[in-house]
Amino acid sequence: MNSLQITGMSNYSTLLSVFDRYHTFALSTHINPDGDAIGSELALYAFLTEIGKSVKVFNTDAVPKNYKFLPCWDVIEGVNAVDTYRPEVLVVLDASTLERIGKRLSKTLLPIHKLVNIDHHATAEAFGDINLIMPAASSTSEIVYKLIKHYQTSINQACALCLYTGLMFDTGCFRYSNTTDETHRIAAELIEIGKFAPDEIYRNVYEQLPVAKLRLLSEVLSTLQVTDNGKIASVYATQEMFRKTGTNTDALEGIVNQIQAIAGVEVALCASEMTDRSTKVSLRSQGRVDVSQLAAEFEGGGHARAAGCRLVMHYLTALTTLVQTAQRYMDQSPSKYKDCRKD
Ligand SMILES: [Mn+2]
Repeated sequence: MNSLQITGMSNYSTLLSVFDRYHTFALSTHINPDGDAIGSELALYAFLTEIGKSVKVFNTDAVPKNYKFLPCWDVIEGVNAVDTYRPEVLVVLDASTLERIGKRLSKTLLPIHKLVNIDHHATAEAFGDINLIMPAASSTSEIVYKLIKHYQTSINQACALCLYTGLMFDTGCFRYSNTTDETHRIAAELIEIGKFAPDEIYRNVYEQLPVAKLRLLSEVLSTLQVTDNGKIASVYATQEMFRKTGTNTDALEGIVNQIQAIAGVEVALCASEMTDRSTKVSLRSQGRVDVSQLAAEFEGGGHARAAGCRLVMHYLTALTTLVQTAQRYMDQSPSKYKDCRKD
């Protein structure tokens, strides 16, 4: 399989020529899809549809409720819908490995001609025939925006709304260090084209919390521990907490960011008990520690400041292990603080 790694602006045309050449497309993104995953996927759907292509979208997990305001969210189908369908081109968005779209989907959804990989994760694998991997981009939505611009077609209203949602989500509402003057310029253009109110998009995505999630938050926050030096903070969620509050791991989304907001904290961890011997951990860093490297030690991945991994351990053991590893990273790289700014 000839793999083509594309990193520069001038090479958008290579991918666009594939879009021109073929007619049937399928799109997919990672499990537990977030705003960037769904935003970039639906934006590319809007674009490809507009240029006359036949496009289907298949995701392992259903669209979360708070993204059902996005145009065409209901074109997204589940794994069962794939059946014998084979697109000429499969485009995988925002997934650092092919397996991230879900084990079953990655084995059943097969392109006839080309597998395209569009991603911005620092740990992204070049699993496609064509890989548009840009770790410097704020989001996959930003890459899709640039791709469409390069096609020299106008971005339509639906597409603008989807791209903005992805950009807003992956920059933490323009708060994270991946936010630049360019991100703001792109956002401004998308608001102008999309004719939407940014505050409404924010409310749609973030202010739809079920009360059960707040009850879980209260349980999880009661487990807060901060190391003696005040630099590593951690919390955990147990199956018992999920049962008690009628929630699941999805409800943990965003909690680790709140832990990271503690004054002086450099690494934040949120562990979630999956089974007796399996723990999922979300990691955040203020910049001194590259948590994507830390997560990679446990076969996880992500960005320098936001990553995740799964450990085959009891949640308390997993948390202790990760706190110790984070401390080791911090001891090893005290001077890297200013160099490690990339998201
Ligand atoms: Mn993303």
